[in-house]
Amino acid sequence: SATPKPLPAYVAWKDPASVIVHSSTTIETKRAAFGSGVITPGEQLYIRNNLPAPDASIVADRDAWQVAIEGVKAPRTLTLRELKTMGVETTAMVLQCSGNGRGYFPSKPSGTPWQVGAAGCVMWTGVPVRVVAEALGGVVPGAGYLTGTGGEKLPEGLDPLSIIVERSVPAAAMADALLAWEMNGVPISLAHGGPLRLIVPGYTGVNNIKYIKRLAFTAKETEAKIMSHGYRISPPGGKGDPSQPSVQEMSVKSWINSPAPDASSVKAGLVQVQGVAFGGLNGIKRVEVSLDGGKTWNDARLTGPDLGRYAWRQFVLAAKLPAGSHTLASRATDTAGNVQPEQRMENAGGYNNTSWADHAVKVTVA
Ligand code: MSS
Repeated sequence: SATPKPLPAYVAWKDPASVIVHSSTTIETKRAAFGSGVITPGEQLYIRNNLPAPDASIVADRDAWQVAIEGVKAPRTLTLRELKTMGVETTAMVLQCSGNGRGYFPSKPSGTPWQVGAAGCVMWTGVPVRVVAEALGGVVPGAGYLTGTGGEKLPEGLDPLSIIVERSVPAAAMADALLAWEMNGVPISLAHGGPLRLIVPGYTGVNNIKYIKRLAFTAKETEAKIMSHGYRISPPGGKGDPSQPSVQEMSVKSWINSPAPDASSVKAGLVQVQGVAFGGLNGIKRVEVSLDGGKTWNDARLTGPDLGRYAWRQFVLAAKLPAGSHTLASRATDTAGNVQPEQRMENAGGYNNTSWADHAVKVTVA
């Protein structure tokens, strides 16, 4: 097999044994590296950058970072130091790239062929967006969207709208959104969006803007290309356009992490089949596990702490596996009764793959 690519400098602190380096801006957690703890350590968490990360100088004096708040009655620019005086909340949330699971699309859409590891469950600490909006006199009437702008330096000579990382979510998402400065209890690394990141729980990765420099309540969605044409659910073979649905709320999904598909030795006998399940905006009600490729299903047990509806739940099924090959699958149901589907929804970008069949694990038991 090919020599693994080395970790780029800005993520040199990650655990090389836990990740697959697809490119300098796309790094995936190995399925076998997800342990049985509910929170994904930063050293293992995936990376997806649409633009190269800014210079490390932006985290030299974190409290001096500035974010412009617009679309409120009294708009102003706030420093991180000021934000920290306004309020604080901690939320556990599944951060998942819209393209997680793209690697299972037979159509091989362009983009990183992620399997399960463009996701993690992470703790974010920051000030609730709604508290900031209230402190600045409240949201102006008619603002249907919450628009966040990334703080990357844009290459010169290009139309900024063609390259800037700027996304809009429905303004209602501000109910649980944070302007966050800590991840898993430490200041957010540059790679994951420090000094300040917009966190929109339940929404796909791209909506969680790193190094946020502007947060605006707007009447319309941003016209940035990453919003208008990128990350759209386009028909297979088609191109993205603003009339198509954008990747926003996540939906119910689960997968098995152990035994992993590449597990070298699973011994016949008792096996603890373990994985994770989450419902996007909803909590998890139930997880079923199949040991026969989806013909029959058994209720798995939810284990570990329940960190709220935006976090994932761990599950386990104790199973007796005889020698031979087995296809193990998991299927989650959220608290609203939505059941994880068997089939992916075909689309040109390879987004939002929640298919339980695609995520099934083939294991050989000796
Ligand atoms: N932000 C910014 N500023 N920039 C960029 O590039 N990216 C996205 C988000 N945010 C970006 C941002 C994406 S796309 C994702 S996934 C995420 O982020 C990731 O994260 P981490 O931390 O993991 O790296 Mo897909 O849907």
